[in-house]
Amino acid sequence: MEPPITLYGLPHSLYTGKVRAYLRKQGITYRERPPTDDHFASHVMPRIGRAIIPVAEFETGEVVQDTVDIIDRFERDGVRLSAYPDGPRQRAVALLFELYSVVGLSRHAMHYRWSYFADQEKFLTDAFGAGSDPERQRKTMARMQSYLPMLGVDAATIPLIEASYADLLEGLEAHFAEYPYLLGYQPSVGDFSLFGPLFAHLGRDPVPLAIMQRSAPKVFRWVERMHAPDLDMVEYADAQAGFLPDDAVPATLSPLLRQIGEEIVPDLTDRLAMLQDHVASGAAEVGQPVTAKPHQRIIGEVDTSFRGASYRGGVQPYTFFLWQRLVDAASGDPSAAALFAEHGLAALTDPRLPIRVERRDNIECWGDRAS
Ligand SMILES: N[C@@H](CCC(=O)N[C@@H](CS)C(=O)NCC(=O)O)C(=O)O
Repeated sequence: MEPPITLYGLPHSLYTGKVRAYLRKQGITYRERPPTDDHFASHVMPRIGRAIIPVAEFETGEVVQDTVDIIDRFERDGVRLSAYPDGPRQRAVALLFELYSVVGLSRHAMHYRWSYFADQEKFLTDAFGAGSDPERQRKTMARMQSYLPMLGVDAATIPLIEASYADLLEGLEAHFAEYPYLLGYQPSVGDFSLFGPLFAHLGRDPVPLAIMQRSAPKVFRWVERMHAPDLDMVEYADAQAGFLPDDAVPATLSPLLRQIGEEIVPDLTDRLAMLQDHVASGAAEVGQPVTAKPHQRIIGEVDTSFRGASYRGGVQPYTFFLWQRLVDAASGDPSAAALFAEHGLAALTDPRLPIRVERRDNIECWGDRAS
């Protein structure tokens, strides 16, 4: 009998990894098919309007794209290990890691994959060749590489990206010496999000994988743990169940929270100013898709910085969709706001987001404006 869920994805795809890890941890039976499947072109793409993975297709024919929507679709039905902690501080921290994994770590993931292409050519061409013909493989690889400037990967930022990866591994290594997951003994949406870049690129492509294995063995073990069908916490003798009690946020996360603040607050502040101008100019029509074509990810560009180095980056409405999830969870809660303020993250809990970004029919649309 066919499993009821088909996951369209690939082994080296960052976002597929996030959903695959979630399905495995929840014990949800699925089969994974590549996007080169005929059914993907004939039935799935017409429903989502663009070539993107992962996509979950259900027995009823329902098709869901986007890692957040796929996870939330399962959460609504009830799962054995909800990825959302009930406590407001833990929930806000989980959503902060979700945001950082996309707006921060895509840069690291793409840099280590493509800037070291010559050192890992055989591995990458093999991965991108899976189920593909040579022309399609070449085009996909070229398209992925073309995203680097927009992400701020250039000669000035590369040493800073590598320093950031070293800091991240050091911070996570110290944390995983104490706990198997970010918030205790159960993975949250923060773990699943972080797993995307730390598995599919940084914990799998030969160059960054070697750095991780040599300098951060406990992070490497967390990557294995996240991909396992069980909780895989054998080395934690005192392991308990669930998220830490009393909405506790472990002190070992403090250096990581500070690092996240230093790296994404300047960037998000500049992108927010661009969004404010975009909305003030009347370009964002409530209820309409955020861009003319679903495959267009950005509404414009902005001069911004990463660890003090300037670059001109693309502004993706999806960033505000994720940021808004954090704001929704944290803004009304003084304890979450205080935690964020202590770590240089105050700008993230109460920003003046001028409009909401919603997802409808698998694409981002402008939602209500701020009153
Ligand atoms: N916001 C989407 C992002 C998915 C995404 O970017 N997927 C990549 C593969 S890891 C992709 O299909 N990219 C195709 C492209 O950009 O052309 C999600 O969370 O599902």
